[in-house]
Amino acid sequence: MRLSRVALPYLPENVYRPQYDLSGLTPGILHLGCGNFHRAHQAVATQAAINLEGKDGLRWGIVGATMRSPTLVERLRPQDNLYTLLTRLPDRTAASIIGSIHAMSFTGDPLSYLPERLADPQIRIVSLTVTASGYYLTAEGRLDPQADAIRADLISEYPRTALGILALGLAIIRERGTTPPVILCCDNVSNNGATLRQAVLDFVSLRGDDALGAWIAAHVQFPDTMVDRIAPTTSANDVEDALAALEGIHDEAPISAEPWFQWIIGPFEGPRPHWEAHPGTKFVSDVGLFERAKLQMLNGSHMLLAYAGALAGLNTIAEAASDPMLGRIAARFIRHEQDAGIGLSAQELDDYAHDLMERFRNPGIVHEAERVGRNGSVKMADRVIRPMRENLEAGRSVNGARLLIACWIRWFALHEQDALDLALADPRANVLRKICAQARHDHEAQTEAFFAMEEVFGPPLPQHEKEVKAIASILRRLTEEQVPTLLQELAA
Ligand code: CS2
Repeated sequence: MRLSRVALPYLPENVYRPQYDLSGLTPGILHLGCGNFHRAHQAVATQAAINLEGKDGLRWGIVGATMRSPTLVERLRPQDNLYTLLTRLPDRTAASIIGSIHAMSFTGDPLSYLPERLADPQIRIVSLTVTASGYYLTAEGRLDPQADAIRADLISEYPRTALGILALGLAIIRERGTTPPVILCCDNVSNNGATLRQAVLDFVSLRGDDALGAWIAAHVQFPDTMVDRIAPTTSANDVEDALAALEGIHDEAPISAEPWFQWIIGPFEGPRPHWEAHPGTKFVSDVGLFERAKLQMLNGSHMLLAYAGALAGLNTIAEAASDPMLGRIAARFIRHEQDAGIGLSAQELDDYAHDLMERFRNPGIVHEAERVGRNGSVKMADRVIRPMRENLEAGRSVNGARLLIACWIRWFALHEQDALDLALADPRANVLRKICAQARHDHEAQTEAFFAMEEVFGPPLPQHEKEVKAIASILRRLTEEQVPTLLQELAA
């Protein structure tokens, strides 16, 4: 039997499930980028809110839009959009059925025209998890008008990017004179609400619609948020574990996630689900502190573990963080570099760093280095270069950042030689590979050419020459020595 509403009464009793009448759910939220992260995070808090609010909560059903492929839509449709969340504790797994998704659609499907969906007056919240690369930003956090997908959407009435959907949907609302929804960015981007707002305004201005821009600036809210839960790609193992937990009821789209859950949301006005019903959700007046701690200490360190780990033959974050050498380097990086500019007490930073290493080592979470290493050129500025720049200015260590950047360049150099055993997904992959090809044996020239990409690294670092030399020297050693030997020396 396949998981669906009809199957719910046959589930084992220990499987947690929605406490409301699923047939009464109506759409109140449009979510752009409905992948595993959303399904393990905001959709779970929305279910908790509906459970708490009872009948009143039924208006918060989610319309989930997938941006890149219709696969998930096709898998969830026969399941009435129900799926299993496998919460991976270090020693056991708990299964819950999530039923807050009311409908699913794929951006590329002209029949489900998303700007029109967005303009439905019932939709009071439009949330987004399209990843940092889905906003097409420069290192300064402004819209990159040269990005192919943006150029296409600027002249299209069938937008495929989140920015295009937002702009066209808001234009319909303005024309009709109805109330716009709140736009809730849930991506790991610095000042995510304000940044998205600016990107939408940039997009609208490039379309030449200044009146719409002025209206959006005056009437549409873009609160900041910080989201945190590690939720890897679904594996065959997850599908098997769900089948066992549901005692033979088959789910083709389960997800797994760690127990940790954090959602910090800045102020906004208007109706919303009572998301605080889910532990770990908090409304605060300023998200900045939480956001910076998370972007640098978690996401930045993830990058180090992914890039250095994969080169040392450690293919998951748990393997990399559990490696005595790399684990030590990462712990030091988190606490003595990536804490730059974060206004928490020493004790709070110690606790946060300790929790992070425990989370990274969770053996139940199979988070592939290849996946975490994706889109490095988009992630570098906020997560690595900003603290690195501040550390250089303050005369603090930048050893971890140097290693991270050298390992990242090495991924492209190996890829260019067809010697990397991983897919390398990055919007700038071709340019970065070419740099490696042109300066094949000159590590300093390679590093210099990477840093010359201001859209990735921003303006030159303080002591730029010295940093280029230091990174080039690690890069050379990565090509000449065994990686574990180098890590052993750096961990000392
Ligand atoms: C990861 C994040 O791939 C990445 O960039 O660092 O997806 C990370 O797992 C989440 O932000 C955790 O909240």
